[in-house]
Amino acid sequence: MKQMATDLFESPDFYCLDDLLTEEHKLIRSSIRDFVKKEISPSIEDWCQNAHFPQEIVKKFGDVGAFGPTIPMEYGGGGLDYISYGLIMQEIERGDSGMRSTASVQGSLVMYPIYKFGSEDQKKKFLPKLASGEFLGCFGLTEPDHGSNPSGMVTNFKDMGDHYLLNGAKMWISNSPHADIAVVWAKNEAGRIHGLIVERGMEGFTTPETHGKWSLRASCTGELVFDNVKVPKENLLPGKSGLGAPMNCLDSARYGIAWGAIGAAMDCYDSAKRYAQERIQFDKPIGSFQLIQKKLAEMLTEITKAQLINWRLGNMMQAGTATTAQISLAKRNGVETALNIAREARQIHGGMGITGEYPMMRHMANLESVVTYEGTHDIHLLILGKEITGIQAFV
Ligand code: TGC
Ligand code: FAD
Repeated sequence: MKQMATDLFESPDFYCLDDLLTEEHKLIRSSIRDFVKKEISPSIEDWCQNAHFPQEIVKKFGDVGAFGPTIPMEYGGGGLDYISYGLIMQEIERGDSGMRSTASVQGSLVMYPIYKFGSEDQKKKFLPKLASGEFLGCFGLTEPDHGSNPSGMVTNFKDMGDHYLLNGAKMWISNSPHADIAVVWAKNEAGRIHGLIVERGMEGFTTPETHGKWSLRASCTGELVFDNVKVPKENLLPGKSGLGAPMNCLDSARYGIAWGAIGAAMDCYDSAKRYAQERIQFDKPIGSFQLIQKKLAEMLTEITKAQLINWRLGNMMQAGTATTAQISLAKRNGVETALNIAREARQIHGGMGITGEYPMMRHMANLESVVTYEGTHDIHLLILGKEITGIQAFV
């Protein structure tokens, strides 16, 4: 029987998925893992306890290549494949979901639409600065009265001849209080959805911060308010209009979340496994009790299943064959798996599990946002229901 090649303690890889990765994939994963250990893990608890967004992380993410991994190198991106992108999200979220949010919004929701639907001038002007972390971006789709139903949005723009006039408001926008630019989805006078690049400093554009979150406390969240903002015509994304344009970007971001959430699950599993071996009760390590072993065995099983889904989906993303429903299944499964594992791991730590000495409560609270944004758990279920039955159950 073959010996397990990988160290289960630090990186559960029970079905030897590493055998399916290239040397480049492994190198990328270990460089991001080292980065997270050095730049995020030592401070993340303080940042979260103090609801502090470490703005300096933006430049550091740029330097390590966390922004826009799949964007071609000519625009400053990494020119990497979708498995690399998934591994990067997994390792960042192993550190913290809020940090992964910063990176995935920048890459999948700001750089991706500019790359996919932007003009050559827009790509040259914005992508290299976003890739390097000189600029931070955000993505405005959700509105106060339109979350799961973005097609009902009321944010709108009028053609004024030499510019567009933008009015409305977006809510729950990751990165907004510190963003240099926002990719904003708004309706024209004909009611058609378009993407516009709104730049900080444009008159009438403000980004109030949302305070009092119990989740993603190291990520900054806010509103986008547009009060007669004059947007130059060259800032309209010319390549695609309609709801399909922002939804395309969400397909890419949701894929990253499927991997990221399993990173958080791995961190909880690693901590629970260590604690079970060290904590003595009734004169024995608690890991010797059957109920603790059951929890650990189930965690490992669920992580392994999710890893297999993510790996397979990554290959379909790379081939361009992955469907929205396949992505929904992976996002939904990944986040549910991670949430359940965070709760079980917390229980294994007993009372110690509620403190900031261990990561489970932070991951658990973060994952309550992850299970809600980029389509709620139930919306993804309905996307799958529609795929199975052919019947739309949203309305
Ligand atoms: P429906 O009738 O199903 O579709 C309307 C049009 O959109 C097209 N479409 C897609 N196109 C490409 N990719 C997708 N994934 C698409 N999903 C839908 C569809 O083909 C159709 O096109 P057309 O040309 O025929 O008009 O739409 P509906 O109005 O019934 O709504 C359903 C839908 C899809 C919007 C809903 O299921 C949904 O997904 N709601 C969730 C909204 C959401 O995910 N918001 C995310 C906001 S961004 C965010 O949360 C970032 S957090 C980031 C972080 O911090 O990490
Ligand atoms: P609602 O749509 O009001 O849903 C409330 C409940 O009703 C949910 O349980 C939902 O599943 C259920 N529901 C709704 N419709 C149906 C239906 N048809 N059938 C059955 N159940 C239904 N948005 C952005 O655009 N950009 C961002 O960067 C961004 N970042 C975010 C960061 C954080 C921390 C959070 C919490 C959210 C962020 N969002 C962002 C918004 C996020 O995408 C929305 O919160 C999400 O899409 C849900 O919308 P909602 O909050 O309005 O909930």
